[in-house]
Amino acid sequence: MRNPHLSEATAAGAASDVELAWDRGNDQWWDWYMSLADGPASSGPLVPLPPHDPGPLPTDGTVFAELAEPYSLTPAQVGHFTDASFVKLPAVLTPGTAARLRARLREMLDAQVDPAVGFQSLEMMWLTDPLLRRAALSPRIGGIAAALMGVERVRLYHDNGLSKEPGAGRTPWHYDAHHFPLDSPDVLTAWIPLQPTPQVMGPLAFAHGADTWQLVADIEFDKHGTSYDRRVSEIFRDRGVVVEDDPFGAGEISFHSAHCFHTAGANRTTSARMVLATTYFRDGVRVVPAPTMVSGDWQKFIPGAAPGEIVATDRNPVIG
Ligand SMILES: O=C(O)CCC(=O)C(=O)O
Repeated sequence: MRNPHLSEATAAGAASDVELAWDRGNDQWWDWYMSLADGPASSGPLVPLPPHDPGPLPTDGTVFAELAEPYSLTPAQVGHFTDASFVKLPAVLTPGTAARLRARLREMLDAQVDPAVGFQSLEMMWLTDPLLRRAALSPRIGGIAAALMGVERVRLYHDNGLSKEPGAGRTPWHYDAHHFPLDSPDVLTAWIPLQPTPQVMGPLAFAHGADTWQLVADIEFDKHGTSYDRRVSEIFRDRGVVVEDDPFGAGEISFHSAHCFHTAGANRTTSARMVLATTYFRDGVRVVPAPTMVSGDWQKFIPGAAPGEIVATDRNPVIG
């Protein structure tokens, strides 16, 4: 059956045929992508969470200083990222800074996104909002990204504000190398929850192992339905892949490589699960030879960069 989120052009061909250009917005891309999640819609009452007190909210100046302050990684944390393909780091943000960013993202989503949408998204907020600009271009977060990948300099691919609203469903299993039109493994995403995120809210969950993606490399993508997500789950279960889906504490953030398979549960709480997902890449990376519809409207993030070219547009500043 044809996926209702696809245009006639992107729906054409075999279900696995993604060698086409995405011809809608990135918000519609997310609507499509989320529709590929398998499993029955969750039901039952949504759970109210205990109130979270982030303490007195910091001023802009305090937030800016915090986002500029280097974060010391231990060798064990770097080793975890290398071996597992992701790492979760405590106290990258203070609870107050996370709360300030959450409030700003909420304002921007409320102003620009249809409230009926369950998985709300906005990108490139750093171009217009000073607070979210400091977060996307944060030397603290970008410095962690560079250190984890073991590279000198990183550039921004995009920022991404995501709100999984109360009752919104699962995020399907995927890896970002399938999405980003960047021709290198040296690409990672900082997933920055803006509130404590217990399991019932659907924290990002990661398949352990730098090579785990190879177990599912032969599964045919299904642009119309849920078979890809289902097969990945089955193979991970059958092969005993360890999946980490622990809660995130206030200010804890994760970094996952472009080859890390990840998913997220439904948000079964009465509060929105709000996140900044910011992607960085090693300076010098090129555009893949042939971007696909799975890259969405990628020209918005690297305007003018053609296939095969080094990505260094003015929307991809060096961080730090
Ligand atoms: O927040 C989510 O549910 C998905 C985010 C994601 O896949 C990512 O940031 O790479």
